[in-house]
Amino acid sequence: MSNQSLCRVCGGTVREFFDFGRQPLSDAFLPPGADLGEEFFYRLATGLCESCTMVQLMEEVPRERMFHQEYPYHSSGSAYMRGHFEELAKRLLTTELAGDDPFVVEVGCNDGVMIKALAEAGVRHLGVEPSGGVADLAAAKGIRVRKSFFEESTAREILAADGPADVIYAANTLCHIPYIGSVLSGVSALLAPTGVFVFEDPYLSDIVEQTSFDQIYDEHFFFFTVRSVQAMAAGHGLELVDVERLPVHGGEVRYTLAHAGARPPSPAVAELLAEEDARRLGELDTLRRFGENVLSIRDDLTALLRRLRAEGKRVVAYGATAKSATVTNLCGIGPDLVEFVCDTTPAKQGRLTPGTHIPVVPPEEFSRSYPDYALLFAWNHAAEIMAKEQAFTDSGGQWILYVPSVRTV
Ligand code: DWN
Ligand code: SAH
Ligand code: ZN
Repeated sequence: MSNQSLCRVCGGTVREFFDFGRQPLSDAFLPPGADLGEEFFYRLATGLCESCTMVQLMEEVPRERMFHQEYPYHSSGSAYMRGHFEELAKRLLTTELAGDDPFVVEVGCNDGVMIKALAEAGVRHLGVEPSGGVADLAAAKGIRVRKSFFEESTAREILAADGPADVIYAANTLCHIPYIGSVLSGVSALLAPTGVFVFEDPYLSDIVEQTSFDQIYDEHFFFFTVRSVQAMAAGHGLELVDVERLPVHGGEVRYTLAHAGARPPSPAVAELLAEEDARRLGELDTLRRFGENVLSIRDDLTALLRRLRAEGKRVVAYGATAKSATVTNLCGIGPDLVEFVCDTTPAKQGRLTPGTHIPVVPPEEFSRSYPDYALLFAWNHAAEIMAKEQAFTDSGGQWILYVPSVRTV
């Protein structure tokens, strides 16, 4: 165990600022009869590169352990997210993809939630998705999918077969890829001279501001900022030309890269950079304070759940998110504190949550007999879920939230 590692972006020294300890794979829900002793664990810890300021995990989990045939996350599970991606698709159709015979590549298209609208509009497209099960769901929607990990070799093969891409897009995927140098070399090769690489991922500034520590788990390797993305782009002849803050998944930024010098950067880039500097996001002290806040939330949440338990209240959880693996395993939340987690994803139902083994059940279990409290693991979908579950609150039930602080509503 070392509290230093080499930056996956620039080769500089990464200094650790928080250790979450031993953690299971966040999306490895255990099937009935699984040997609980066989569960895979790794050390989850975060560090800051003292050269390029990229925040990253100290240890990498082999990609095949996370992204495979059984990968259970279905992007289309949220109506709000479907709307978010449809809106982007519409925008791309009238801007970057409005030319003659455009070609778009989506990296990590999952079940096709975004690229579906482009395919339906007749745009030449390719989704690249290594997780076989969700790739099949996309293909069933008429999307052209390649089942592989996007990296330099993949990009060169796509270029040879389909020609340059006008748009390369990735949502909640680029931050999942430790071998980022290979990906950016691939993007640089595949992108047309006037093309754009657009990607959106959780924003470090929002994570620090709200102490949304559950954004940190095996799949999320990088935590981007304008400054660190600029450094990452520059190493590959690319340039950050636009940024846009997004309200989804608890706060994200949509970054637009182009070939260096191809487009003038928008003023939004310098504005957000100045904001990051004012918040001292690239400094270890700021991130160590974040770590202290994480421990306060852990203590507050476990104290609340133990008190409710002692008072004989019924507590369940809502949304078997990947994020919640960090919460349950850091706080030691198992079936003794939370009866079950309900979730709409068939591939998660009937299984146990990774590490602390809470049963995952369909939402019907929740409404069958409302509990006193529901711990909202899918807090990023709070508006959608609370509206859908109005009857729970009407029955006197209360939600437990822990971002940005522990409270009941
Ligand atoms: O980055 C990632 C994001 C995009 O998706 C991946 N690494 C993995 C995954 O993370 P997550 O599992 O934390 O994502 P969500 O979108 O917060 O997951 C929501 C979960 O809640 C899903 O399992 C579906 C479920 N859900 C539900 O049961 N009822 C969601 C909604 C909206 C609902 O109404
Ligand atoms: N774009 C979707 C999916 C996010 S989940 C959304 O925003 O909801 C992350 C996805 O990235 C998974 O489907 C995973 O299989 C995929 N992925 C991981 N590594 C990848 C790589 N190297 N190339 C392409 N996709 C990858
Ligand atoms: Zn670095």
